[in-house]
Amino acid sequence: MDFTVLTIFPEMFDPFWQHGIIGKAVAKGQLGVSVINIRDFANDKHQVTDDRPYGGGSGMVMKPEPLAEAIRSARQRLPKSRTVLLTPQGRTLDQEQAQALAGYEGLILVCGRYEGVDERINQSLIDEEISIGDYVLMGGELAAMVLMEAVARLIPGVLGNENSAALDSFTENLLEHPHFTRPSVFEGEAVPEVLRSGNHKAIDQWRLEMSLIRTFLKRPDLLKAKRLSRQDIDILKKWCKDIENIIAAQSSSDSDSLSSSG
Ligand code: 4GX
Repeated sequence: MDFTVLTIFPEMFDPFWQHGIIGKAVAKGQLGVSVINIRDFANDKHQVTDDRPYGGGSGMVMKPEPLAEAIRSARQRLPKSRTVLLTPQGRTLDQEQAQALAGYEGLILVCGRYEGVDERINQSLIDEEISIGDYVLMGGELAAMVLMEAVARLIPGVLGNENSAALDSFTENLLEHPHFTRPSVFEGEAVPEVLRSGNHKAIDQWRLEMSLIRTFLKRPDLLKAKRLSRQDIDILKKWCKDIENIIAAQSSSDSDSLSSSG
């Protein structure tokens, strides 16, 4: 995977791809990263990249000529890549889209500042508009970094464990189970006994139950979209049964609570 970022703030990306897993992937040659300063393609002596909007109003608009030249230059180097504009007008990034983006040989990420880019750039040179969420940033740079993190970890070999990204529960519309590390007791709270039992079948079962209950409580929308396995269904049915049993025990021992509700 090759990332090329187009921005007027190229220095913002140095720390991003020098550190952590991204930095390691770059050093190992699994990721190619480069940044193009849009200002280098400005044709006047003051290297201006913005101008006042036609029709008036506040704010500035990114001029089309430097941006067009910068995009063409990036495409020349990576003809098979996809050109993405980070903008609140785009489709909101999700895991499925990150997966699809990871399939390209290269991504050219265009970071707008000010009020945005001249609309004619959008029409002629952008393949896809992507938003990272419904809030307003000051520029596309952080959005591009978010996108690159989501995509980079899906590239084979970037994460240490070859399949840890594929096994992400999010890919399967499930939230992660809780995680614990040492010490076994922290500020009076002990690690669940099952995780220290060494019984891997029981641990897997517990983790799946925790993932399912978390998803049900925190993100029912995900659970609704999930394709449930036989094992998932068995766990959910067991909860239904457990709850029914609790209710049944109540109504037989306490007839008041039944009559007051009816
Ligand atoms: N997810 N912004 C981009 C300037 C801009 C506006 C329109 C191109 C077209 C954002 C987001 C985001 C603020 C980045 C406006 N550039 N980007 N910028 N949310 O809010 O991606």
